Amino acid sequence: MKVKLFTAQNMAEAMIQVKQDLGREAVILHTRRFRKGGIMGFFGKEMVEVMAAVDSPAATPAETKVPVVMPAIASDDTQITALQLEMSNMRKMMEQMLCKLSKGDKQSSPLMDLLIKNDIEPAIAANLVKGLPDEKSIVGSDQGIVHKLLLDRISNYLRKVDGIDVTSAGCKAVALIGPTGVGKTTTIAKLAANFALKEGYKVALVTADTYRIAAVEQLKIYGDIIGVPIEIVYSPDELKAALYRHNDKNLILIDTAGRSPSNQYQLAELQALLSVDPYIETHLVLSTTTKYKDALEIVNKFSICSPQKFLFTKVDEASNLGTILNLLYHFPATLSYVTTGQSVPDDIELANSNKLANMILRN
Ligand SMILES: Nc1nc2c(ncn2[C@@H]2O[C@H](COP(=O)(O)OP(=O)(O)OP(=O)(O)O)[C@@H](O)[C@H]2O)c(=O)[nH]1
Ligand SMILES: [Mg+2]
Repeated sequence: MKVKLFTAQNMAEAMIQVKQDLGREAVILHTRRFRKGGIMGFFGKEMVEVMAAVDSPAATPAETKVPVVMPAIASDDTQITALQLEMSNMRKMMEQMLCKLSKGDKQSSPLMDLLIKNDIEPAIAANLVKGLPDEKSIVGSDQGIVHKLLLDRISNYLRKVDGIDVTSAGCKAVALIGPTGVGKTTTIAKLAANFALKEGYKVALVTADTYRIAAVEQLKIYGDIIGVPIEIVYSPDELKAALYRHNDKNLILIDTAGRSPSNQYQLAELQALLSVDPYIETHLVLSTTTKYKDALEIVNKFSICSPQKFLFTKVDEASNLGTILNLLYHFPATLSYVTTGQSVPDDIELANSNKLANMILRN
């Protein structure tokens, strides 16, 4: 920064000097009037002193040269110059203040921090807190209101909830699809036990997971314990026949083999299997322990099977539930159930938007 002191007979002249020497970008730091000559400060000539500065050497008169205006004919012009300098000064100050404010906003928003800590995507978090009042500005009993407003906004994205409806006449067929190991078979057992044993509906199990002997055995054991029939199908035609055979049941639960989202062939095979009956309700099973980016890939790749609902598992294992909100923000799907542990049949419940919103903000 270049700082310079100018003296002149009046302010207008001083401003012309400042402008000529330091250019239009100059900032007035200080002005004072004083008397020059005379005796002990009396009878002297009144003068003005202006201290001005310019930030960058680039803004020297060589580059910002302006025509010299004679004070006698340019009093209006010099006033304008002074005003311009003053305004440029104010503009700089305001820019600095705004810069500090916006930096401060990003760093010191506790709600934003809370969302980010729970793995909510920054862009989604920013959108969620947009327009919410600052918690610190609220006094007294209403202090929790901002938190409640945020919870409402979150639960709004999770509001579409619908489990398996077996009350309508006829047989309902529900298939669980998803990547390997997310909990499809365990969830089928939980659903079967709840609908058959707790609610008294007629249930049948079908497994299309014939890739592993253990997978068939796993479901057979559950079927035996719960006391419901189980069918093993090796092809779309066999699935069609099994659905027909059990059309006297209230509910047929179809277990499928875990599929890798990057294996197009496997996904196409799954799609062909499920397309034997357009009334099969398909739930995409997603583990809440899956990272958001991977979950996004799963949702995109499994969309070939047109799942109607999302079912989230392993809520008990996940360090946070950011993945649920991130996904539902982009895909406004219907939620069916969430599973909360390994115990059959207890660790399953119908999704609840308020409860999930609270869990998403729990850390
Ligand atoms: N902690 C926890 N574990 C679960 C939950 N649901 C299932 N599991 C466990 O996850 C593991 C895999 O469960 P499965 O039901 O076999 O998963 P799957 O999706 O059928 O797996 P594949 O058939 O191999 O694709 C088992 O150890 C289950 O006990 C849950 O809600 N919480
Ligand atoms: Mg399985």
